[in-house]
Amino acid sequence: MRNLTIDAERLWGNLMETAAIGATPKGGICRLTLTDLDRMVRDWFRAQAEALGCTVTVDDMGVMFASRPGQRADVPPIAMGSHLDTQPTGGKFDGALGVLAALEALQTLHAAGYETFAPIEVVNWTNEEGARFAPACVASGVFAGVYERDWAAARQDRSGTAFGAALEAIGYRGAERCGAHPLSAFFELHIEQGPLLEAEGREIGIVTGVQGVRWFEATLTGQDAHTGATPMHLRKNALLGAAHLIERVEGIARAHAPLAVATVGSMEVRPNSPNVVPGEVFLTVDLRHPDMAVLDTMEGELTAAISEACAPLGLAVASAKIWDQPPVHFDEACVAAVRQAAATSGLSAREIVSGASHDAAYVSRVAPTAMIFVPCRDGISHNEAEYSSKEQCAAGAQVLLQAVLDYDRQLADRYAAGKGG
Ligand code: HGY
Ligand code: MN
Ligand code: MN
Repeated sequence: MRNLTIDAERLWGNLMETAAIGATPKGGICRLTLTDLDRMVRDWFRAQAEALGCTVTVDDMGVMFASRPGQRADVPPIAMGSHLDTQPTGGKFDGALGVLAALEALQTLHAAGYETFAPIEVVNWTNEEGARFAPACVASGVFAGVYERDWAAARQDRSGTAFGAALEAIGYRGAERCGAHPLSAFFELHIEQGPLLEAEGREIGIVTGVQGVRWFEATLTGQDAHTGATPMHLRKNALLGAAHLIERVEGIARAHAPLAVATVGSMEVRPNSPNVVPGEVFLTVDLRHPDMAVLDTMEGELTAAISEACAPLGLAVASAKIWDQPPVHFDEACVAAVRQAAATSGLSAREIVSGASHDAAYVSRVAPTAMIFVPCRDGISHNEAEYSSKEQCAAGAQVLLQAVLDYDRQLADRYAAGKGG
């Protein structure tokens, strides 16, 4: 197999060009899913892929597939990709690196006139972040058969806009039924979003799996009252209940140290007026751990914490679990392809379990899947200061290309031996 090398400058140029779509004054990106900014970056991606001669298709969850033909059109494609939506104060690399490095791999193959055995695809997954429409990874969840499409389409953002309506509004509800798109394998390049690779001076993370994650929504209801005329003992202060709950959530993670994490990341206080005792609070809880049994224990402790924070204050509470993604173990052959690609590329590497979730977690249910990490500065992500260097991005893209080509050759060997996909 010829030694193909990605073009680091072209990749970096595309990263910086797309970072301008939704750029924030602090150097990050705010490009929420299914907004006009999302449409703009989707249009950019489609144009780039079509300029390479790729066929771009879109499914009914807005997932985009840019397909480059291989020798065998009957073989399901080997896909690479990630997401182009961001957090409200997102960085330039979370998601974008995975899609643009995959595009760079196609550009490298195209420039070399290299014909693969299987078709090769770049995928842009809709609503990976879950920042606008909760939970996260909704489209890859439908793709994997975890969510019903009608349930996904009905998810509303906090202003009451439905996912399906927003998808329609930007013109990206495609004809293909989400999930009716077999894949031979899927590889996702992503920044680590944590501190391990940088701390150990490793250039590549060989991602063997993803920790489990559960999201909960809770509405605490007390009573609006006058802050001046209402004695303390007569109050039903929903924000005080929320404050106690936030402390308890922190305690749940500390009790299961060092691997557990737990966060109240979003909260709405109503009526949010300086001289009204808050009668209602909406908040979200994010629990994560690599071990399912510990996650179960943490969930039980959360249930107890919610009632113990609310009952003494006379608060009513309605809570629901809205995301439950078990821990994931990636496909050994795909992980081996990543391990081999890092070695072939002469890069230092270590195995790692992902702290963040990714579309690859759901895709792994329907196709052999693995991920590749590169370090990010100070391990910071979901932050406008998020940064990986041109060299780090290029190293990740090179391993992505190499892993896909290795896997493509293994696939060809399997088909030649009559062992099919
Ligand atoms: O929540 C996550 O782990 C991902 O960033 N959506
Ligand atoms: Mn991401
Ligand atoms: Mn993210």
